[in-house]
Amino acid sequence: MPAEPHAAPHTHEPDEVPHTHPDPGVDPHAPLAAGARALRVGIGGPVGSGKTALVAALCRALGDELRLAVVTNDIYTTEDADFLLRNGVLPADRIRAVETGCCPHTAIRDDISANLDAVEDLEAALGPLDLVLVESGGDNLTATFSKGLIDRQIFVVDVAGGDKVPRKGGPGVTAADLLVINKIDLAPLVSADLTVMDRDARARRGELPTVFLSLVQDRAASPVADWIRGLVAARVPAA
Ligand SMILES: Nc1nc2c(ncn2[C@@H]2O[C@H](COP(=O)(O)OP(=O)(O)OP(=O)(O)O)[C@@H](O)[C@H]2O)c(=O)[nH]1
Ligand SMILES: [Mg+2]
Repeated sequence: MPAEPHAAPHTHEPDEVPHTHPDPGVDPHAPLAAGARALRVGIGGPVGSGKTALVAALCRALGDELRLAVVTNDIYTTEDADFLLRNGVLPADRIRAVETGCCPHTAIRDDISANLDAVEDLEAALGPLDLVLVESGGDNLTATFSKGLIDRQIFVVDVAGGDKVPRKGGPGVTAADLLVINKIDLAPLVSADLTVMDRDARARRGELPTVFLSLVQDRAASPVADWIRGLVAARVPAA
């Protein structure tokens, strides 16, 4: 069931429809102010769903048109940052690796200081940026980013987890600003029915967008790159 909009302040009843609470004072649908700092987009999702492959694709697609930098999160390594470097999708000074040393969701939701430092370091070192992508370490369906760290969040699941994943919901699936269902090239191999995933994603997410993707077939992640272009274009001048 999609998160229901709710009035504030309000009280809770035991049998009420579930809903989410945005951070106080944050309107998740408000236009984003431009100029003061880069648009920050978080990319979360289960282990191995294709988050780093998506970051690499977005760097390829947007690197020439936007001033762009990336923060990666791994628990004990700098594996994802190393992958981006090896593949030459961004210069080394545009990539920061955060080693969380703890559950990935803690570093993107509860104690965001290491990630905020990394984002702010990049902006201080590189000058004004248009876009910073923050990749979470792989986690489960409940992982979401703090609105104090990012402006918009993408949640990446893949078909290999089974076509039941959108139906299982969880805040990542229901509330992310964009849901990416990745690895559709593998759907026939794992008997995943994309029409079921589409139907369940719509039921869980209401009007929020979902895209289907294969990063081996679309190396520029076209629908995701277009979604980000739209966000950047829609930013309003800082007050
Ligand atoms: N077949 C197929 N493989 C993919 C696709 N996207 C990513 N992969 C592969 O899936 C594996 C995991 O991709 P990653 O991008 O490392 O996944 P991740 O979500 O960043 O993983 P963690 O950061 O460890 O949680 C890699 O071997 C990718 O090459 C896709 O669309 N199709
Ligand atoms: Mg990764």
